[in-house]
Amino acid sequence: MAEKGRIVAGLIAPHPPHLVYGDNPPQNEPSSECGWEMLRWGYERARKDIEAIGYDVMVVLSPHWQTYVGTHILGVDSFKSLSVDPIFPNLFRFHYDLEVDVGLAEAIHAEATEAGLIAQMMRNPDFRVDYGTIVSCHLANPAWDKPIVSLSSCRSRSYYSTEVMQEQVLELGRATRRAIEKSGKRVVVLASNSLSHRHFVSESPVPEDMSREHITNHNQYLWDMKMVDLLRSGRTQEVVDIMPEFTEQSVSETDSGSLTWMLSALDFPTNGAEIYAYGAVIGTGNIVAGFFPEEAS
Ligand code: 2X7
Ligand code: FE2
Repeated sequence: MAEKGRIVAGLIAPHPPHLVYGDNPPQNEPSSECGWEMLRWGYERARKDIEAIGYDVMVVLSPHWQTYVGTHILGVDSFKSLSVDPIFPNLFRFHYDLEVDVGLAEAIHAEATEAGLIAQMMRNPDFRVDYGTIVSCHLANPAWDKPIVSLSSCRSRSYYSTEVMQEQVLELGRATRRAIEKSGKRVVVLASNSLSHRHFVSESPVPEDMSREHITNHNQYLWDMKMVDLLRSGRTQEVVDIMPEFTEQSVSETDSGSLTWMLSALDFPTNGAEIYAYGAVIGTGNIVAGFFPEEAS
């Protein structure tokens, strides 16, 4: 009998393009001297852990693919183009060439639809993949030797509230888990988001000048530490419970639903997250963190 599929790891995988810029991979046109080491080295350790476990595919939900009618899912075998960050074109002009696990994407679509969610396969071969998907997937797997599945962020918070957004992504998380279990594959899920998200309003002349980098304000820092504490101690239901207040107070990218979706897909792990790094990027708060369900069982 075929092995049951499973989620082998869930990463909080933030996507500031600065981290790719700091790494200087050949795909990125701008070049840096260095920068944001704590986060980049945290990603390095997270990568070692997921590579040691072994996986077939990564599934990501990105705040920068925003859809207003339901969840859209990449549904073309491969995409190749240039991704330019709209706010930081000086840091991120990235030549991507990626493969999609269309079978798993369709299975998630089918489970989501079955559960009553609105979902749509994105079949346009010329579609420009968003930079959140690209940055998180690159930092989690710079070799790009595994296919991905990318889910859009349904902006139900904009029309309704964080509570409505959460109801939808909790269901989407359960649908994602069911599809993965039926797939027989070993999957890493990525919540592609910063925590607190108040940017500086101007950039320093040398973007990688780390003497200028810090969290925007103490309020943002305290909210980030509250979330880190809950995640580290495995109180993931509480994370979802305080999400509306956290999202509001820290202007967080969790408004995209990515973290709630991932915790739901992982079925609210109670084994604490490994926090690989915490660091500021142009004032925003970011963690690289991992949940490992197999360690818990
Ligand atoms: O998209 C982002 C982000 N989330 C955080 C920091 C800087 C830039 O881009
Ligand atoms: Fe972002």
